[in-house]
Amino acid sequence: MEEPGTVYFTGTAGAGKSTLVRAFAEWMRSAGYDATVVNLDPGSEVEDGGFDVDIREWVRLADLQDEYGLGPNGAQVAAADMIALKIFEVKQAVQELRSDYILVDTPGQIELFAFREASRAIVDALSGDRSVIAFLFDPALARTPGGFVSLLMLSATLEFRFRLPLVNVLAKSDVLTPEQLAEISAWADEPGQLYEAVTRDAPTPDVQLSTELFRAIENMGPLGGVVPTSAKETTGLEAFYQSCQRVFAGGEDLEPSQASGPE
Ligand SMILES: Nc1nc2c(ncn2[C@@H]2O[C@H](COP(=O)(O)OP(=O)(O)OP(=O)(O)O)[C@@H](O)[C@H]2O)c(=O)[nH]1
Ligand SMILES: [Mg+2]
Repeated sequence: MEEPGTVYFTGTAGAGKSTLVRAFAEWMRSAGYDATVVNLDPGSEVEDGGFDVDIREWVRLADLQDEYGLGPNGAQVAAADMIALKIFEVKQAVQELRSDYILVDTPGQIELFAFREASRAIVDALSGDRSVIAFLFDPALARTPGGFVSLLMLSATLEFRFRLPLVNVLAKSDVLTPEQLAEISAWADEPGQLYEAVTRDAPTPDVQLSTELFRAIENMGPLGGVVPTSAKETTGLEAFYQSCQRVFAGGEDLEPSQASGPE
């Protein structure tokens, strides 16, 4: 059996990770692929998230707060370390399901996920050779040039920390007008357009910082675009799947879709 493809859904708090994981899993199943959905968010309050493997079976944020008298942030830090200790149990539970794809929902506190050593241990334990990080751009931030550049920095940080290939995804694209969507796509596809947008406003310290950040990002290499998706309207899911496939195949030919699902 070929090694499963693992997709980590990351992004700022409320970017739409959990909703997209769920919509994508449903799309995959309707397209004839089997997927295991893993919840790695110990603070998730979703009762029925449709998770096949759920970290809350081992580590629950609320329990840590009660047991050790921790505040929400202290509990998150403790939870991240405790998850790392349980990760082989999680891995075993995932492997028993023998799916072709593993979709991993990550905690909302991205700084914890991105910067704790424990997260790296977690990702290393769960990832095979076919792994990709999906970084979700929240339209609330992505629609201004400065916000877009900040998200690119965060995305690059994740790529750098985890040393995994990364696909940028524009989540909740249904909340954007077609003009906004076209503008954001152009920023991702053409560095020149982004530069023009960043420097369009009067050179306040804000704009100067965005310009410097833009230069740093530009030097890192091509952005590779953003894939617009909407979990609400179930659009862009096939395109996202194809992007992941491209990564798994090392940029070579795409695996043909086995059946056509809703796009
Ligand atoms: N319009 C629209 N709203 C969405 C979409 N996806 C998610 N949302 C809304 O965005 C909010 C956050 O969604 P979640 O999926 O919980 O986001 P998250 O990134 O998992 O959030 P945390 O885990 O709390 O960081 C919810 O109110 C969702 O209903 C979408 O495709 N379109
Ligand atoms: Mg969530």
